[in-house]
Amino acid sequence: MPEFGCTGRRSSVQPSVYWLAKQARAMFSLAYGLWKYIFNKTEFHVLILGVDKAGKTTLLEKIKSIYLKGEGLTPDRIVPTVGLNIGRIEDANAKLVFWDLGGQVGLRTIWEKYYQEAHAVIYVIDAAAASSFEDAKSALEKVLRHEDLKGAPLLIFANKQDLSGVITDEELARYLHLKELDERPYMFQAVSAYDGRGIKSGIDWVVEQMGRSKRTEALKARAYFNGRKGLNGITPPPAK
Ligand SMILES: Nc1nc2c(ncn2[C@@H]2O[C@H](COP(=O)(O)OP(=O)(O)OP(=O)(O)O)[C@@H](O)[C@H]2O)c(=O)[nH]1
Ligand SMILES: [Mg+2]
Repeated sequence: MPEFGCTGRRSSVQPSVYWLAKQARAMFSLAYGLWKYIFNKTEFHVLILGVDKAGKTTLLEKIKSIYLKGEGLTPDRIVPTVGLNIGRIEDANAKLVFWDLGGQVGLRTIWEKYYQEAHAVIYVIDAAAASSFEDAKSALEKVLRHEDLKGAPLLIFANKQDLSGVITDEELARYLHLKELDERPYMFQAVSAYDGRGIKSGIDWVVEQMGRSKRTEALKARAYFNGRKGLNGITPPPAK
């Protein structure tokens, strides 16, 4: 059989135009993929979880108003979440996509659909509502046990610090006493989704953690290989 699609009459082997075009396309997509991999700002997916009324959506809107200068709904326009709210912000080093999900009991089964693609979790707790702590703790333990979130950095926001009689982030850490936390980077942070205190330091921490986490590397490699698979027919190795 003649190689490279040549006619068979000529003495030297000639690659066909079709074969050359295919190779050029493969080379281009490989180079483009590598360029994107190295130079693009990484896009991180951050899940905002917590039981209902913890203040997740109010927090998301406050994050938007801090980072997007003025955008973001005021608390009086926020209703309980049934589906998903998405917020995008960008800082000097990263693009962040937040996924805020509803925390009512019947809606918590949806959370796990987002675990595989999440780089980190922000877990919001209403620090003024002692009656919800047990529910918040057991919901968080379930999140942390899930295999699909292995190694994801965890930021726990003790929210509503603008109210009197709230517990601090340290008291909350003692109360929750989570065994599962040993395996992952985590931080407790006192915040208020009303006045914004503590939010920026929390976001800075989570961005730094995602930037150096092994989970981020694995998600990045998976996205890169999946992109190449579409163009070149290369099968990616399973993500670790
Ligand atoms: N004082 C105070 N109230 C807050 C704060 N954050 C949220 N709230 C209030 O808490 C209530 C619940 O807020 P949401 O943001 O809707 O809570 P959520 O966690 O998104 O609730 P679901 O969507 O049902 O899961 C609302 O009345 C908010 O105005 C805060 O930092 N301080
Ligand atoms: Mg909500």
